[in-house]
Amino acid sequence: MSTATQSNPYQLTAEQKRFYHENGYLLGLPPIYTREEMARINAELPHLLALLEPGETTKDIREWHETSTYLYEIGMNPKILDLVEGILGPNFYLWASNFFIKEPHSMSTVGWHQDSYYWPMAPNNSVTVWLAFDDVDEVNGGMKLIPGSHRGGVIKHRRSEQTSSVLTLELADGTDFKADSAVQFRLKAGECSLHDDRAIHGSQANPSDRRRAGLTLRYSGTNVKNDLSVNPNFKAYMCRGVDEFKHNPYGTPPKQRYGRPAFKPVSNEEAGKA
Ligand SMILES: O=C(O)CCC(=O)C(=O)O
Repeated sequence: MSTATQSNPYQLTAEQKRFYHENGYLLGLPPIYTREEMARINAELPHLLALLEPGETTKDIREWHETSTYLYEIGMNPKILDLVEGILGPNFYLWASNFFIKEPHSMSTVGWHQDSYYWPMAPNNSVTVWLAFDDVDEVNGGMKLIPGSHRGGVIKHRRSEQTSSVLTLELADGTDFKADSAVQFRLKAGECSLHDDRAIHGSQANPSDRRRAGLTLRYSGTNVKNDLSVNPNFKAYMCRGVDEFKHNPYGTPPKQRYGRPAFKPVSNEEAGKA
């Protein structure tokens, strides 16, 4: 999947698009940020963490791109938008961001799931950019994904029995799919992966000495409508093109470097269908 012949390496080739639609994910993309740039981005992260309230964790940093130019600028990075445009086409918006951070020796896992099961949105035309803040691999609990699973439809999730899981709903290995067919994602800090909202994915604990942090950015085609009765705070931020559908309310870009939304975002569990 070489991009060598392309003048813009973030413009997906026909082969990369074919691979994504066949498998539900894409790796091997050119870095979004250099190591130096990523070090600067990481150095700013404590300013955001300082805004967490007692009892909250990094899991609670959801949709803070709406109030922090720090995250909004990442979400609107033209390199990322070029990649997303290759999947969603010319008209799409950003609507969610959240961190998945596993500190060294964290037992925290992410159970097997399909994002679309959690989201009150239709139709399925969303892509997640998982931007690595650290080098991420099988040793520190990098994400795994079942290739082609997005083509099997959205499967009913069960309540998770794993107390270590950061999600409360999950799919059972062996009945709905075979976990041993999963692809291990490996990314260097500043690189990203793409995945389809129906692809089955999850991640293991981080027994290593290294942190494993990633920022997810969720983009949808303008044809995708959020159900405001379930997620009333939903805001679309147009990234590219025109909104021919006008299904969703727009957000206002942030002005301050770091801030948290006044509302409490609907949690995955509240939005989930189980
Ligand atoms: O970071 C992880 O381990 C899981 C991320 C995830 O579930 C997602 O991006 O939807």
